[in-house]
Amino acid sequence: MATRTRLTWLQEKCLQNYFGGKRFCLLFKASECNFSHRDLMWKCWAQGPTMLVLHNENYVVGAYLQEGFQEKEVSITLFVLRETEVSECTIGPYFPAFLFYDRENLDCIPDFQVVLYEKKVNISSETEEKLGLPWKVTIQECEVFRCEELLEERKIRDIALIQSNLLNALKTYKPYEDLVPQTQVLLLGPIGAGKSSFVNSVKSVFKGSITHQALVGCDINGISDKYRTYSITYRNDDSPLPFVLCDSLGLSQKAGLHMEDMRCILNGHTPDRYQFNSMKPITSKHPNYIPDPLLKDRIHCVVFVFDINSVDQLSYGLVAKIKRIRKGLIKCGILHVVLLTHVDSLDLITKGDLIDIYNCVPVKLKLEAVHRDFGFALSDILVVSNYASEWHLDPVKSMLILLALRQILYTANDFLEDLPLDKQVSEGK
Ligand SMILES: Nc1nc2c(ncn2[C@@H]2O[C@H](COP(=O)(O)OP(=O)(O)OP(=O)(O)O)[C@@H](O)[C@H]2O)c(=O)[nH]1
Ligand SMILES: [Mg+2]
Repeated sequence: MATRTRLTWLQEKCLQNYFGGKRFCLLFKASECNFSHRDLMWKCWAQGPTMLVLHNENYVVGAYLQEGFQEKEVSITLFVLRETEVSECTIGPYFPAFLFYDRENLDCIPDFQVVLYEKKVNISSETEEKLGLPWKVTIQECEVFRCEELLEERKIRDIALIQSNLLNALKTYKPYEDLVPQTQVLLLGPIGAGKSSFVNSVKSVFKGSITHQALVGCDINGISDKYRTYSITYRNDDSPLPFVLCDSLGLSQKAGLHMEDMRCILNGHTPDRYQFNSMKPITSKHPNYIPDPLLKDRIHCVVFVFDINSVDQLSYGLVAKIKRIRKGLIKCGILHVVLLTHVDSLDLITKGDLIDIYNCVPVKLKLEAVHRDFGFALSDILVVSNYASEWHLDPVKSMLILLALRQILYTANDFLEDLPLDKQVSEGK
């Protein structure tokens, strides 16, 4: 059986974040090697960046070696992790092997000596003060980890392949039975949720470079004030792909997108570039109002966009409004999914977590909260990190964006497939 660390998930996460988003690979566990200092050196010598972790009942104390155990004097970062707080101090330069006191090797570091066979650490008064530790710490376990970059080259190559397969699949996507030339996807959600940024993100991934066509930003009253429908093209192709992302005014408890405006968008009455007025929804008298919309003008899938950080803190009124909208959609048979953005800024999430984001504990908790609070099915909740401040594409971010888009387009096709045959024929083309 593979050896497991004694660090809890939270402790590991805190240390990963603290030491620059590294991944820890367990090299040595003292309890499995009779607390032998020799075994430790044999297993952990010259492994690159290395972290020594000593477990006490109430906290974790350790040393981070940027250059690992080697025959060279280096600076050593000593640290203590109490719950989620890390305190540190730097000592040295010293030979890292001298962190251990051994009967055969009396050379050791004055500030911090691990006496492995006695399961204790002796600490100088100066270090004691800096780390807030007693001068003698008893330990229950000692572990050593190699600290690896989160994404090795091989993984990046695999992701690039997945990404290019997804791009190819989406390039050849077709609306169900060609019922419409382009699938229309409406992005709905609170102000600042990341709707326009998702449009930009999808556009960027297909274009192959970052683009900021949709206006994004922060304003309590919302940035997007027009109804915009965005076609997407692949690289420099002229012909648009067969789907359109429709960006709207943000939802808010009192102002924001008017319910009548939303009904008109869903039914295809609202023209591109329509200027919203939260107090006065569109009427049939508007010069560009689409009076007799066809199936192609209607919305085929709604995406509820939320900021993952604040989705469980929305006001009671806004939650109630969103639930009402969802009920209305269910009544009309319009399928919908949820897109959680800003996952990159969720507490305890590091860049390296994005690759397996759906399995991260804080993300799982948020998915369950959205499922519980709004009633959305767990399998309909997607997670992305939009391109917000980057200048370059990132293969993992792009992969998540494409995975979400694929799910959205599958859902739109489910809607088209589920339409009664008479509607497919009469409204289709
Ligand atoms: N870190 C991070 N920032 C994001 C993400 N998505 C959006 N943002 C930022 O969040 C802010 C709001 O994003 P917008 O895309 O304008 O949000 P919106 O839903 O269109 O907002 P309104 O049009 O005002 O309703 C901007 O500063 C974006 O750069 C994300 O996934 N991660
Ligand atoms: Mg917007």
